[in-house]
Parts: sequence; structure tokens; C-alpha cells
Amino acid sequence: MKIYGFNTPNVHKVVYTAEKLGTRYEYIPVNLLAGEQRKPEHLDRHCWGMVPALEIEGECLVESNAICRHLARIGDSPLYPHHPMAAARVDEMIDMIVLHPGRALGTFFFEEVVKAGFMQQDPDPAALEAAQKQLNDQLPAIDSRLSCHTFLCGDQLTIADTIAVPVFATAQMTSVDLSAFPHLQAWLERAVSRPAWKRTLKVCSEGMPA
Ligand SMILES: N[C@@H](CCC(=O)N[C@@H](CS)C(=O)NCC(=O)O)C(=O)O
Repeated sequence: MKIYGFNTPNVHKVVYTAEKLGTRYEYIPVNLLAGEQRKPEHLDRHCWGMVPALEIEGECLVESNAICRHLARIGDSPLYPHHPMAAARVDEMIDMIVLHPGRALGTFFFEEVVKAGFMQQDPDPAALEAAQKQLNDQLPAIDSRLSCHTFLCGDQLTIADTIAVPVFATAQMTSVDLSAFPHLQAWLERAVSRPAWKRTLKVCSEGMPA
């Protein structure tokens, strides 16, 4: 199978999940800064010209969370449980993280990394303030959950973690301070210090321009 990607959090989700599953894959960089995502061959893989995209058995699958679910299913892995309610709990956590604090962290990433770094524009203070308020409101519940469990859905690693780690790891590239959420911070530190995360960053950075 081939993972088409760039060095971005949504691609990290897929590569990190594959690494945690022990899935064999080939990583093909698509240089977003050079506009490679809009080339016809990539538009054949992703109708909106985005990454990640997974090419598998002659088909292309897009959307990072859907790809992670598929990788865990075909690997018959406990990272995405068989039991319907256990799977629903994993899906619930994925949506909670990605659609809520993930959006706020995405605002910081866009304003401080993408806009300031690549577009030579100043970050929007009002957008950052609103995002910070959202994190202050929502992260205590995640921190509390991680105070009594090793992972987001209990004591077994699931794709909720492999999807959430790249989302929270963006905090390490922005001014977001997670120190008020010590259990969340410890969960993140444990994950990013391990080989699977280091390999993920190495694989994805191969596609970055020099
Ligand atoms: N919901 C999608 C979002 C994908 C996405 O936003 N990809 C960005 C990089 S992280 C992209 O390809 N941007 C290129 C563009 O919009 O031209 C997913 O989770 O896969």
C-alpha cells in the first residue's frame, strides 16, 4: 500500500497509525508547497487535491480518520475494537478530539505555523484568543480522563490515541501551553518519546523541501 502525504498533522495520523500497527507501506511525498496536490495524477487520488491519500488494492481512500480505521480493521487490530460499543467509544473520542480541541489547536497551527511561517502574515490575535478559550473549556475533561487511564479510551491503546497524538503534538510547534493539563501532557510526552512517533516524523519530513 502507498501513503501519499506531506509533513502535516493529518498525514502524521495515518503514518503514525500504520507505524503502531506494524503495517508495511510505501510513503510517497506530495509537495504541497510546490502545488503537486493539484496535478491530475493526484486529483485522481483525491478529488479535492489534498493529503493524505491511501492507495490500496487498486483503490484510493481519503480522509485521515477513515484511513486509520481501515488500516486497523484490515490489520484485525485491537486498536479499533470489534465490539460495537467499544468501537463506538473510540469513534466518540476521535470526534470529540478532532472536532473540538483539535479545531482550536488547528487554529494555533494555522495562525502561528502556516500563516506566520509560510505566508509571511501576522497571526490574528482574536482567532488565537477564541481558540485558547476553547482549549481552557475543553481540555480539563480530557486531562481528567487521562488521570485515571493510560490511554484515551481506557488502558488499551486505540486509534483514538494514534489520531489524537498528532493533533496534540502540534502544540509543541505553537505557543499552546499544556502544562495546566499534566495528565494530558504526560500522555503526549510518553507517545512522542517513542520510536513510532520518531519514525513518523522522519518518514513525513522526507517530503519537505530542503
Ligand atoms: N479532513 C481531511 C483534511 C485533509 C487536509 O486538510 N489536508 C491538507 C494538509 S493537512 C491539504 O492537503 N491541503 C492542501 C490544499 O488544500 O491544497 C483529512 O483529515 O484527511
